[in-house]
Amino acid sequence: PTGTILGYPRIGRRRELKRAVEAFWAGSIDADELEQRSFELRAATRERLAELGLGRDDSSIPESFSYYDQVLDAAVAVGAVPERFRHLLADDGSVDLATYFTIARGVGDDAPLEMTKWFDSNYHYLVPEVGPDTDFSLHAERILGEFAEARAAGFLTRPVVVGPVTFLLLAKPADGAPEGFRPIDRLADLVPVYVELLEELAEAGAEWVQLDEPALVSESIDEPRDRVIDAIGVAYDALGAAGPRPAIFVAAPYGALDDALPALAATPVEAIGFDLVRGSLPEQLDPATSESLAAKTLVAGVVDGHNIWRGDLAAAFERAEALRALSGAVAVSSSTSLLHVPHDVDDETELDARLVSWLAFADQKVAQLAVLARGLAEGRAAIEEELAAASAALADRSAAPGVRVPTVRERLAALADGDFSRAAYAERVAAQEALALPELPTTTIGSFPQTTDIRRARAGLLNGSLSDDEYRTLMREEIERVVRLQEEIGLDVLVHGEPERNDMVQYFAELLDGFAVTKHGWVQSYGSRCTRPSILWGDVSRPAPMTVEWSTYAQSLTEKPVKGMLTGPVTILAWSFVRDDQPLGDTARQVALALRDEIADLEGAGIRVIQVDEPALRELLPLKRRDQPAYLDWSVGSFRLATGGAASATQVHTHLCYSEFGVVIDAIRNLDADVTSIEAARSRMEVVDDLATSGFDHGIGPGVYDIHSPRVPSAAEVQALLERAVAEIPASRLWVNPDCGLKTRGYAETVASLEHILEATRAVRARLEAPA
Ligand code: THG
Ligand code: ZN
Repeated sequence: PTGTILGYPRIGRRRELKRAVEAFWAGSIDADELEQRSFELRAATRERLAELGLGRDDSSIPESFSYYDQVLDAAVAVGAVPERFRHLLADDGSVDLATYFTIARGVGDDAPLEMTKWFDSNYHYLVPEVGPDTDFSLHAERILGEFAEARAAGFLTRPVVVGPVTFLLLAKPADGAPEGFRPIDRLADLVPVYVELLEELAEAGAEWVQLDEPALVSESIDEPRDRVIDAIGVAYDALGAAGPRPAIFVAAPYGALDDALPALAATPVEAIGFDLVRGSLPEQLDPATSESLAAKTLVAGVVDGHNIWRGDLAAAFERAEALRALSGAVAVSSSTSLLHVPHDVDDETELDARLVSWLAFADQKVAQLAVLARGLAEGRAAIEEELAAASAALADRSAAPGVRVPTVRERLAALADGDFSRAAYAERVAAQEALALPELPTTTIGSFPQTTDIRRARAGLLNGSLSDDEYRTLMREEIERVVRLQEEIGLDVLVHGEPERNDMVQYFAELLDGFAVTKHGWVQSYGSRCTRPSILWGDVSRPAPMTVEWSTYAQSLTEKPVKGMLTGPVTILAWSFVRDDQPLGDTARQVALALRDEIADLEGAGIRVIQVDEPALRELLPLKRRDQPAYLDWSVGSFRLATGGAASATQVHTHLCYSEFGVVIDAIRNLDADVTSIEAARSRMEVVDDLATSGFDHGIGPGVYDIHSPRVPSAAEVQALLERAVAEIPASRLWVNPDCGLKTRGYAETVASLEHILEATRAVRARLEAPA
């Protein structure tokens, strides 16, 4: 194949898979019906990809479907099912659909596999559990079945499986594994299962198999680099030696292979995929590597799989052509799976036509790859027209109104160091005493449960069945209910509950200039859950206040301080599709200035506590260590720019969640927020130790209630967590709050949990005040 993609969105252009899977969970369709619907989705995908120009019978079309997650699929295929779920397996050890979803989602006290971020994308995978006794065995029914189903429909496709090295590097030690055990220790036991898989695929007629090895490019993998590099040789020499087998295509998306390249090149794999959007091949290759690469197919990942821009097609073509100096066999592909982009820009009938002409969603990217492949086969002249059209769109984009707005640029150019700093912390603490908060102040993260009434009201405003005034009245009633409830429970710093927000990024994107929002641009985030990232295409500015009306209304109802709630610049970027024509840091500073103005307006309207959420701070951290300092510099800087104008008496909060914080702990300190709330309940407050030892000396609210679970913690449980925190952090700096927003919880468990939090707080306060 000379043109391919590493993977295609699986959720369906109208989220058909999400609907089917959720219907199965709800019991409204059975497993056969779910199988049937997913079969139809896969069949339609193959037809679509062929129509867009990928070969039907040359292994160009990847089999990249998954019911939930490709890492879970690999775990199931190699028999790595945790002990707690083994009683659910069939006699032959296979996993039926219900069991598959149980492993993904948990049941009763049996926790699901942990979920975490997939490299530097917005996708989340399930973390396999591997111990010394994990009994690897092949269960390839689904992989073989999908390949056979394609053949029956007249396609010769390419099965895609997470490779053995990445599988083990992403795994965590199973419960009960001895101290020091590393899943990668089991490589020699796992590889034979992959060998068997290759042999079965060959027997089924597969000519190529794609093994995804993104872990090879990441320096965030918690394993010494030389062990990672050794593992490549161990795995791929053995797989290469397998008896009849398909040709092996090792894909290394998300960055440059760097020092892993010589090791991979030295193995007998037939093709290597390079992410040439995020990385490049070294200028100089050692002679052995050059010689090895000359005998392989080099797959040039030149079409960006993370982003939705049409991009510079001519430059992509040149990048691919340059590889011809290394090997006679060059193909083109997306840089990563297209999982990260929506299906089809043609579905966006309401987007501005000029903006649309600059965009490429998954289907447009496939078509671009078909063009590039034709260029490789027939010469550049054959595709000159398409290259010129893409270049013209790019030129149009750079000259279009709104892309560069002089007033925004002048303001950025005039920034001085002082704009990034507030007064000294001690001075702020003194000024904030006017808030008159008790010791161990209690608060929530911001959102309250989103009831069906709230969703219905928002939908009503959108479809015109509710007038603006009617909608506002409903939102005000909801805000009043939430404020009264918090007063009854006895919280100290209140929130308005965010009923007016669908999504904490999209809400702001809809109100800021420089953004567009899509109708059908869904992207899988994890399992059946999707987000619809906004498109940040131009210079960002704020035509009018965005949150002031809601926050001041809430404040008018109570004597207690109400927190203003904003989403920070890094998170707004992380959860949007961001323009690629200037450094992210420049774009982040534009967003920061808009937020800075919002903060000034909130202060002017009497709001004394303002939270700027940055849950994605850890998420955009580059995979390569060499890129991390620059990232931390602009990300922290943009937060400081957003908050740097706040008066000393204004208490600035931030909230972080979703991740391990160890690597960014200095960055968290450098945000210089007065109070930082952080996810901690699930890790039993481990983050508190990290913070205490890092010298963090501002206010801190480690979450005491895991909002991801419907479980209501008892007051005693919360008290135990609080006591742990008090032991490490002076009570004068400690805040009490849940782990995260309450949006996805129901009211019953929310109220009960908050009451228990208050009960526990009162008990700890009483103990602290009691004479020793
Ligand atoms: N907002 C945005 N991006 C995000 C998150 C977010 N990326 C990372 C993280 N949070 C991902 N987590 C989730 C959590 C819930 C959902 C999606 C991603 C979710 N989605 C609904 C669904 O698929 O049914 C759709 C929501 C909607 O209708 O808008 O529940 O918080 N931007
Ligand atoms: Zn959170």
